[in-house]
Amino acid sequence: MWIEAAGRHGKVGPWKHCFARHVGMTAKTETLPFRPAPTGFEGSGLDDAVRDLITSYHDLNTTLIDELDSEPSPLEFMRYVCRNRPFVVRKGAEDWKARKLWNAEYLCRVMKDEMVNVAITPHGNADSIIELEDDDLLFVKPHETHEPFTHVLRSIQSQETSPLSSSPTPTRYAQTQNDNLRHEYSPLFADVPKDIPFAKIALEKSPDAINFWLGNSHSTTALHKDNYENIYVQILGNKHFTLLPPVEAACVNEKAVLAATYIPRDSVPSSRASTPPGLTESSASSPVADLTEPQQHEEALKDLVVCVDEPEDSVPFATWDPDEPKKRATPFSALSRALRVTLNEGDMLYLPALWYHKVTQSTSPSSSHLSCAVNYWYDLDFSGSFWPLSTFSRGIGLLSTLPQNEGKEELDRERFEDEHLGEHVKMKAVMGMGVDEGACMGGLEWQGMMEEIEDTLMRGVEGTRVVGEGDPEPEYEDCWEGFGYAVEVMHP
Ligand SMILES: O=C(O)CCC(=O)C(=O)O
Repeated sequence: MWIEAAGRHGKVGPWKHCFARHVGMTAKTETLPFRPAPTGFEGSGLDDAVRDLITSYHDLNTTLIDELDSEPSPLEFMRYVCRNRPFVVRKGAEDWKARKLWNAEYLCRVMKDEMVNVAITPHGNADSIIELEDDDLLFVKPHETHEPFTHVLRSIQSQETSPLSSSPTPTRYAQTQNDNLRHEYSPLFADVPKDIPFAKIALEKSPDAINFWLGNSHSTTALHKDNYENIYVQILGNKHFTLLPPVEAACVNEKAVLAATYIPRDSVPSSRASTPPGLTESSASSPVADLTEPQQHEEALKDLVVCVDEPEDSVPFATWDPDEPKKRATPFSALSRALRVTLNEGDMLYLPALWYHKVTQSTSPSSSHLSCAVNYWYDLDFSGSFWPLSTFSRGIGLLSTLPQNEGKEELDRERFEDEHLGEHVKMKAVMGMGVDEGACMGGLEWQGMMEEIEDTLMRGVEGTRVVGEGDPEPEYEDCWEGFGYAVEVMHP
């Protein structure tokens, strides 16, 4: 038997000498002084533990992405999944039909005037943080509308080719992440594989969603993370990924941000007509009389205003941007070591679950001034220790950036000033369910509740306890399958 007082990175401390001296000296054990086991951290506070987590990760992992020149075998892929590390296969999708066929003319010929969902924003900032003049933040979602595919594609192209000085046009991004390639864009699905063979074999599942993305260099996807193993393939143009590992949760300054949506000014319901002070999002074009319906539609899209959602809701979202590292930084942000990779046409990226990613794009005449990609989302395996440990380290990271007790106060306020005020509230649910289970409560509502419960657990709030693997109430029976915890929240 050997005892190691392992310090950071497994260094053996002076304790082994102690141990050697006392082996066999049972008569003297009562005189042994009590000593706490060494933590291995370089300080004794929560923030030291978080700092150690991030720096140890970077000591042990490179910030260069592994580049493979052919698809990995299922076993090789599984090694990356187990280590939760990304890789890129250069030209991994070069043989796909989509690579050979897709260009502006082909896409229009196949999709014709099928109505497709498109996200519209004034500055290409769908699902992102905007800052108000008084430093308050909003999480703003795009205006979503349906338009004929050919119109969407031509608008994306013409915005890309028009001179910067010309009048501002709304930015369109076809980006519904709802399995759209097997539904809305099904005429194009024949041009890509139905599955990624190495992922299907290794993960023993088929993708939950296969998504089609069409945009231009005006759109940016803000830093966020997903509960999916993601195989992302660039077909036309380029994508520029900035990636942060899950252990950097404490760097990204996640906050519960008030949710809002871009709405054409002339469609804002009168009850919501006043936008929050300080918003300068509108291009403030005045309505023009005698326009045809499509012209009116186009004019309306040039005048989007931000409306706070009703009922009010907040979304936990990263507010730090690795490209503006001084702004909204936490004490840990300077420890972040972003991994950056550009996907060229035909490249395939494995983006592991829970990695934060920010994505920008670029185009060229040879890509028809389009950036077009396809991705395969495989549900994260919530069993094992990866999910609970990641959730734990995120929670600790959040706690250590809060002033003492702020978490508890916040939770007390939010929870007990809402509709449950004064009641004994029993919420039974579980962290870590997949998309399907969410359906029984409505995805967003369910997602919001999960976040809340997760926060509750992480903050160890008084009056909150895990009551174990629960017996479902009859009406929740369908939701319970595969769930792990029940949480009981009691009025303090
Ligand atoms: O391509 C993009 O703009 C974002 C991609 C993304 O967020 C994802 O695949 O999860």
